[in-house]
Amino acid sequence: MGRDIRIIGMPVDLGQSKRGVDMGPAALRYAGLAAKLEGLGHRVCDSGNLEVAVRETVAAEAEQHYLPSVAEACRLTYGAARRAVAANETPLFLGGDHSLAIGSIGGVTHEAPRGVLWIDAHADFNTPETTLSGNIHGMALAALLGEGYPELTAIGRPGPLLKPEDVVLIGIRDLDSGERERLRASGVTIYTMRDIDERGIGAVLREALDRLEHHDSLHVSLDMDCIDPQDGPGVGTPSPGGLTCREAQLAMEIIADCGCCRSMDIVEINPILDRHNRTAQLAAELAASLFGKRIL
Ligand code: 5AB
Ligand code: MN
Ligand code: MN
Ligand code: MN
Repeated sequence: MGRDIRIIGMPVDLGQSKRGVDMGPAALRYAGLAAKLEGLGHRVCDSGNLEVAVRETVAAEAEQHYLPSVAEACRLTYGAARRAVAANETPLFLGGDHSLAIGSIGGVTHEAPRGVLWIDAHADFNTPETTLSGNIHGMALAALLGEGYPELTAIGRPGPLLKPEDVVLIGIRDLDSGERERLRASGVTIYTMRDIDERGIGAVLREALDRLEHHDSLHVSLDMDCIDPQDGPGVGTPSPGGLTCREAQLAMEIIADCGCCRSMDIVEINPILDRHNRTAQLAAELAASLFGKRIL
């Protein structure tokens, strides 16, 4: 009955400015991720970490925000994702910053499209024209839709890796002004924190799943800064007014009920900024809920 879950670490920290996100995969392993999933009856195989340039060795790329090395990390991730899906596995990508999702989502959709639930405080919908920081992790979703640096939109296969109707954003509360305009014009479905406050996370999640009903497989891209910084302090771009632990758990439990989540990213955990690994522990618990853990 259980799934074959393939853990794939991608310790990329080049898509953003703060140090420490490269330790995310280790923090998640220390939090007992594999054991939690095995306890649910899944077979878990950990591939270790994919290789990515260490920042100090690619200092010459700093001016271009490490674009060549981020693109290379995404290419490697794409290949690993594609192989896992071809082997009928459920890949679980441990970041690392959110730029890795260009590779993970690109790779898991190589053979067939999937619906994507992008759970994040941010929309990651900037292009080189709209970004204020220059950081590539803020451009990941735009790149998946085919917009932005050609180096990022040409990964894995030609053409956009995702269509707007394949994506639903949840938990959004922090947009740059040019990014907001792009998002409004994009056709992507967006549930902001206001929607969640007004309607409740349960109603929002059920509607989000309805929107992706035309897909029989889903990918969950979980940026841990979706969580309120009180409950998830260990992230590089915290944003107040986020999901509580329970709201995030309920979101995972409702997705689990549909039985169609076949890949996941856990990104943006920064152990240097965390307290006693609690953000990684919460993420491991959320992954367990997503893959079938029930209270009763
Ligand atoms: B994350 C910001 N919009 O572009 C930018 O954590 C933040 O993957 C991006 O969601 C946050 O730098 C990227 C200000
Ligand atoms: Mn993100
Ligand atoms: Mn974010
Ligand atoms: Mn972040």
